[in-house]
Amino acid sequence: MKALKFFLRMWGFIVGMLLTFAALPVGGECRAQPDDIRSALIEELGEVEKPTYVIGHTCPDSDTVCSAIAYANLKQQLNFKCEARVSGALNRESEFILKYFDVPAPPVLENAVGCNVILVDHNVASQAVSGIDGANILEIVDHHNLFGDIKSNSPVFYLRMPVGCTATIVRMCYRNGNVDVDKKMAGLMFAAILSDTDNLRSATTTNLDRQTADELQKLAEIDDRTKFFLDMEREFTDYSGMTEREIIFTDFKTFDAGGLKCGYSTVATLDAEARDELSGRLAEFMTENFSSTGVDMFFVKVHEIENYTAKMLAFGNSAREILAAALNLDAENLFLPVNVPNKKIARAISAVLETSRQQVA
Ligand SMILES: [Mn+2]
Repeated sequence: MKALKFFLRMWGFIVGMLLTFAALPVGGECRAQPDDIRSALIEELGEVEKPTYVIGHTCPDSDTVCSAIAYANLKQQLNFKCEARVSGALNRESEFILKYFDVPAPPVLENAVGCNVILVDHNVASQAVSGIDGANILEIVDHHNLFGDIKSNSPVFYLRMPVGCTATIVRMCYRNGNVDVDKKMAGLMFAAILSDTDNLRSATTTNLDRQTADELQKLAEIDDRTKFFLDMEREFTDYSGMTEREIIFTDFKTFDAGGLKCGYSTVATLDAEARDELSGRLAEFMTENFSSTGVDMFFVKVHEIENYTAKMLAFGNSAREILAAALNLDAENLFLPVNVPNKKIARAISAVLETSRQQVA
């Protein structure tokens, strides 16, 4: 009897594994067919005529913007009524990329209530366009950790891969859909990969990102990858004419930990001198304005692109000590390599905050 149970369990396990592998990408190709699923869903919703908006997260970065445009372009070529949208103003890097490849900026979608949407580059409600609770989510294409607080009314096509950039996944979708990538779309996806992976140096960069970037670089006819990256970053790190508040909220996210709301901002500078100058400015601003940010703790990572190091700033009660404990750093000297991923930092902070809450309780 025991042997039979064991046999049945093993058999179930083997079948499960086979099914899993059948659904996994094989040689860079994914066998899932989102369009078959999606068309049925749209028909079911009776909304064939209504456009579907492909949209990324708030405080849009270049991956969010370029992936939305490229994915909408792919869907259009597959005869779906899709349009790219953004959920806020573009940063200077994204503006540079769109201008460079001569692609117009997508309109801003203020509220998604009643809209058909495909979400790219995020999977949490706090980073989604307002009104997401009242939207018809048709697909999610993303490369982030699963937090899973976005709810949908019907089953969605959810494509999520542990790669450095959503654009890498979007490029794969072109291949699966048998659609050629033109020079402009190649340029946007190439730039997005460089942006999200810091020129293929971040800890999140995978071989698939590298291969995809190489291939897209050729299609986009870019000769020198690093030169293009630095040109792009020069724009990104040009904060002239921006207030400290605008700078600090350009790339800003929140997370909850230990019953506290934490803010996390990433600011890029070109070299060490620029990093020190800007972090001085931001520290001064935050010391005066912390109470108006609406969070319990505020962390800022000011990184510099040349030597690839970052200086952390922390504001709020004991925030500095908590950050130092989380990252095993000296509280007076909060430097670390840039390629420590932001999510790893956020996780480490959360762990320290959870532990201290448990100790209090
Ligand atoms: Mn991304």
